[in-house]
Amino acid sequence: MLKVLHLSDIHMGSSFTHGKVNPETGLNTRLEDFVRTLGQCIDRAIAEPVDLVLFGGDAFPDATPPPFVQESFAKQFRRLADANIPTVLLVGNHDQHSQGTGGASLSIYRTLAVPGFIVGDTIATHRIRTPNGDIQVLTLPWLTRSTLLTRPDTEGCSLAEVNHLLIERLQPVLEAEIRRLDPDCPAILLAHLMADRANFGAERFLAVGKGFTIPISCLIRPEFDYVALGHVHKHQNLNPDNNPPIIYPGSIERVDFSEEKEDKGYIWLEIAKGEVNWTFCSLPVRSFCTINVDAFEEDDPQEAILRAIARKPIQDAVVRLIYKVRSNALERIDTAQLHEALKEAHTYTIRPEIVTKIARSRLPELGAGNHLDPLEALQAYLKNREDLQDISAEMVEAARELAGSEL
Ligand SMILES: [Mn+2]
Repeated sequence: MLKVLHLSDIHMGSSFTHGKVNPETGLNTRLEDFVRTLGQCIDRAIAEPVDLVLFGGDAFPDATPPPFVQESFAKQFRRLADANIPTVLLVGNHDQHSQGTGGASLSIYRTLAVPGFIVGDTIATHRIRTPNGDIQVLTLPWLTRSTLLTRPDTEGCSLAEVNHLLIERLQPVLEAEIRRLDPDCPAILLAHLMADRANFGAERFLAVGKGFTIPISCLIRPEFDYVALGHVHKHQNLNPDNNPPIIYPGSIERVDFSEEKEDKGYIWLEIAKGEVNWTFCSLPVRSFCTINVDAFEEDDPQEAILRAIARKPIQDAVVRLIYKVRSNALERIDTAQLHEALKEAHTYTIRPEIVTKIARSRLPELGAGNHLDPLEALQAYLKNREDLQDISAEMVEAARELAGSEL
C-alpha cells in the first residue's frame, strides 16, 4: 500500500483580523498559527514517511501574497522536497490570477524546478514514481469560463448556461484522461471544485464571483481509487459508499467565524489498485468562540453578559461578544469590566446591538381588538416612542399627506 497525505485550503495569510502582532517576531499571530498547523501536516508526512503529498488548492487568500507569507508557505513545503517526497500542488480559485494563465502563486515551484514537485494548473495525468510503486494523479484545477471555452462560445450566455456548456466540454476531456489511465496502477483524481452534493462553508463568502458546480456523477468513476478534493472548507465525504471515496479534507485552520464549530484536519490515506483506507486526522487548531447574549429583558444586563462570558471556554480563543440591550440600558454597561472579563482570550471583539422593541402588551390601544385608522395607530405608536418625539409632528403630517393622496 502507498501512503498519501491529502490536505487542502491552507489560505495562509488570511484571518489576520483575528490575530495580533507577536512582539517577539513582529508577525501576526494568525500567520504563526497557520504555519504551525501546516508544519504539523508536513511533520507527519516526513515522520512516516509518506509516498506522496497532495495539496487540493487555495494556498493563499489571493494570487499575489506578500513575500513574507509566500516564504512561510515555501519554507514548509521545501521540507518535503528535502525529504524527497513527491508533492502535487493543485491550483484553486484563490491561486489564479486574472491576468495570464495558470496558478500565479504556485507556478513558481515549476519555474524553479523544485525536485519532485508538480504544479497542477491544467487537466493532465501525472504518473509519479515512488519507492513503493507508481501512482497516477489526474489534476483538475479550478475551472473558469476560459478553461475550456472561447469567448464566442459564451457570448450572451447566462452563468447557468456557461456552467452547462463547461460541463459538456469537461466530460469528454475527463473521459479521454480516464481512458488513458493504466488499469494496473492506483489512480487519484485531484480536483478543486464545488460538487453539487457539497455542503457549503466559508468558501462561498470568500469566492470573488460565483463559480461553477460539477455534478458528482463526473467524479464517481470506478477507474479512480480515491478522489481528493479542495475548495469546501468543511470536511466531508461526498460518497459514503466509498467507491471511490470523494473527500474534502476542509481547510487546515479556521478562516473565519463560519468555521467556528468545524473540526479541522487532513486526510491520511493508504492506497493500492482497487483498495483504499482513509482517515480524517484532526489538527489542534485555535478555537473560535461566539458569545451571544440577549440582555434585552434583563434587569441587570451587565451581570447577564458577565455570566455568559464566564460560561464559555475563552482561554486563548478568538472571541466575539455580541450583546443586545435596550438603548436606555446602554449606559449601565461597564465596558472596562467587559474588557477585563475577556482578557484571557487570544483576541476579542465586542459588538453591542441596541434594541428598541415595543412590547405589544404595553400598547393596548394597538391590540387586535381595537379598530384604529392608520393615522390614529401611528399617533398611538408615536406617543410611546420618546426617542421620536421631536419628529412626531412631522411624521403625522407626512402620513396625513400620504393617506390623503391615496384617497
Ligand atoms: Mn477554493
